[in-house]
Amino acid sequence: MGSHYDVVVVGAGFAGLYAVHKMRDELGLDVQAFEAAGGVGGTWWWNRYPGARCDFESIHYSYSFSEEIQRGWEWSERFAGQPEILAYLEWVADKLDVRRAFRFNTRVTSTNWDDKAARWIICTDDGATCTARFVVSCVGGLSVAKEPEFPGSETFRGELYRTSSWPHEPVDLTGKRVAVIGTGSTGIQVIQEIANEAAELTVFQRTPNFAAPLGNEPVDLAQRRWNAEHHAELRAGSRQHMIGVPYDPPSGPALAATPDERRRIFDKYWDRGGFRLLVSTFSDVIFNQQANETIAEYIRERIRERVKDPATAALLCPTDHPYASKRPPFETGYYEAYNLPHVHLVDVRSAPIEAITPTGVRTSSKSYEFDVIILATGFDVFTRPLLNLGLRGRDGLKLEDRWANGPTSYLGVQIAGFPNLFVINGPKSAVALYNVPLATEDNVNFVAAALARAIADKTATFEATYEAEEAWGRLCEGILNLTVIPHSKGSWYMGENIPGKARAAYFFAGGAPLYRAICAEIAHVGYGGFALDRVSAPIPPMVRLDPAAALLLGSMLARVMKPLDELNLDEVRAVAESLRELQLPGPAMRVETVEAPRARIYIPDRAGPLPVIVFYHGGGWISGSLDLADAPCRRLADENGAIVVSAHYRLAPEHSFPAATDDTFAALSWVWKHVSAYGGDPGRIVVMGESAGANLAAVAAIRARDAGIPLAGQVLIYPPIDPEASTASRTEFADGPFFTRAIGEKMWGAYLGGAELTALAAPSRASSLAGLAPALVLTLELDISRDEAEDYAGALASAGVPVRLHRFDGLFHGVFNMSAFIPRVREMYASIGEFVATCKEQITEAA
Ligand code: NA7
Repeated sequence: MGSHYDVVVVGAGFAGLYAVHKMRDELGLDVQAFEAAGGVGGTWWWNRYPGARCDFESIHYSYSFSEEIQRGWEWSERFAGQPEILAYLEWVADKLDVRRAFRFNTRVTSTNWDDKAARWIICTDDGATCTARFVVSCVGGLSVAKEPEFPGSETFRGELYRTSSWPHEPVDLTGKRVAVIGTGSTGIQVIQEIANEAAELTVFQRTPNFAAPLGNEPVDLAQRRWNAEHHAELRAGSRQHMIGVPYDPPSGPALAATPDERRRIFDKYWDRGGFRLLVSTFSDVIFNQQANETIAEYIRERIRERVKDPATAALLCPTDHPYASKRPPFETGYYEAYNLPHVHLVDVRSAPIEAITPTGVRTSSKSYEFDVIILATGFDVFTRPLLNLGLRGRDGLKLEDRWANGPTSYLGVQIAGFPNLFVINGPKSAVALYNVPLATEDNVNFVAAALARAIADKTATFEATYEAEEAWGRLCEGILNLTVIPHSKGSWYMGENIPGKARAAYFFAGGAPLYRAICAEIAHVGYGGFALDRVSAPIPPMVRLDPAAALLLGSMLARVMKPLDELNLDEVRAVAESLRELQLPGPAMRVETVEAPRARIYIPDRAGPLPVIVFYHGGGWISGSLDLADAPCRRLADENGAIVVSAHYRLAPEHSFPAATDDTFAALSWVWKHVSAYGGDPGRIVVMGESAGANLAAVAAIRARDAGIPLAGQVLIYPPIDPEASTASRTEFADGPFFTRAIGEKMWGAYLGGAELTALAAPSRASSLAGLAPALVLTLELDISRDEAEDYAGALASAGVPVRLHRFDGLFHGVFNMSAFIPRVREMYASIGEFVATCKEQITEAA
């Protein structure tokens, strides 16, 4: 059977080199690595075509894990070319002394799981076989070229090259008639590079692309030294950024900016390369088609300015897909190349390529003759490189069969049914939109920690569960569906560039900070969603997030917000107020202010007398305000045709218990007596609150019953009920998402101020709940207060109170104030609307 190893690593690109170093030198494991190429470099070994270079700045597109490596290498250009990147990887390989772990020119042909022995059997194309406890695939996502769809390439009598397996010897194109097929990132790089060399250059374009200037330039010696010395500053914050590069944050939504402001911002980031045009301009271009069109038209204008022939310019302007729905390419003089008399553009959308002939290319309308044909037609991304490993998992399960309907994975790191196989940057990982070297390091670090854990615990099998994969798949797809990416046509992002390939979410589009936070949480809770020796750990909350809630959380993480429980009082108050920016604006209406008790009265333009909602804002009794409640109260008034009284109450710790409950009850009493003067019906009052405000509403409902104030209903939006409740949700969501147990305890502590806990703070402690107003209790799946609120709903029902309980999956505490970003908040309003309508009916019937 050959040798046995702890780990077999496949691939010698950015991922493979680091993985070998990590597993061998840091974990002390016995590692054998294979690489099909003749040397290290991965993508950068194979893709030697003219003009190949990176389009994230090299100071970012490089390893960060070693101080010595970062200091030791100076990049000569902002965006290094392929030879320099390859030289860098060779230099790193030597520094880490990892070459000796590799067998080069050796392709893995089959990888079979041996369930009895709990190990992998790996066969290679040199006829050898070995076994390994773990396989770590570092085969890359874009490493297998798309099979050409054109018949006849073997008949071509000239030279035919594929960009992804370019010869090692220089290719001389001078004086030749050259064809390039494909205008993706690769085609664009080749075309601009060889335009001046070829005698005639004909570009076959099916879909025009939104290419923006790369802004490449040499880096002078002094700057190189500075870069090498100041890598810590340069790297600081990279991983905190959505795409893993410390670019400027965007300037808010494009749709909120004037055309002049938009132009100014687009101009600023137009020619600076990287993904700045996407990530540093406006926050909505990737999410909103209309916003996207503003940037798309800007780019089309720039193209039209640069290409002299209007018909050619029109062909080069993309109109059939949103900007960045396909991977945006970068260029240097690409569009000007079409101004050269010997460069021709052929539209193969209208007349598709039918065949490669002995003399050139035939389309449905014409034949062309060439000396050289260059295929830059892309890659069979993410899935093909893994399928080519000939993987069979448990019970002989073939990966082809597992992925018949598209790829599945957990984090992009493991595939259910394939124990002890770890994938670096696999399908549904974050790598497609995350600076590759950093994404790679994160994945390798995660895997190394998992291996270390398995080894320490003598765990024979480590595998993703099918349930975790499903949850992860839902999150990936849900997030992608919030972006414009699914509106692309033929993009490798969706697997659509390969005929017959399943259209699916091939990557996680939630950004680096969220991906990292999720991975950290999974590891922290003991590998939630994985089964160790077939014992599975529950799927962690963050994987169960609603996609919009996940994205919002990701953008909060990207803003380097301190965890809530580390904030001081002023900071908590500032955060609470900042939630206003996350709310949909409320409709305009008449608003009256009263001073004693302090309140705002929202009066919709409807014929009265109207039902009344008395609303108490959230904020943990220590923060929040009538301003925070303004937009929700407008919406509640509008949607329910109700007078909404938003009641102020004094905040702790300056005014601790019972100030808030006294104020809120006083407000309710006042409303009962005076609301008719505003068009409200005192017989149809619903008391309502969010979070701490919901606690106050619940208590107010009890006090109202005791004082003989009739209420039509009480709406408790994720209420904290009792600080001493010992519930599963309080444990499970102790670390969030977003709202933590620690901040909850701080808030209760400030509110109570040392007072004894009575029913006036913890309504479940009331001696009786009988006779209370009908209740609607809204709870959130991923919330510490979920269970105490649901228990309270149960207790109300047991006491004979009509209760509706509505739990919202995937949402976290506080979302009611995040309506602009979490569309499903509208379901909460709908639930309230239905309830308030029933309250009205009941009262009407009673009357
Ligand atoms: P891409 O971006 O997938 O581009 C491939 C190009 O080849 C694209 O313009 C395709 O047109 C074109 N193509 C593919 N098949 C055909 C046929 N049958 N006829 C005509 N044209 C065809 O691959 P790249 O190598 O440029 O870039 C890959 C990644 O490498 C890039 O995203 C970076 O991450 C680095 P289509 O758009 O399908 O009409």
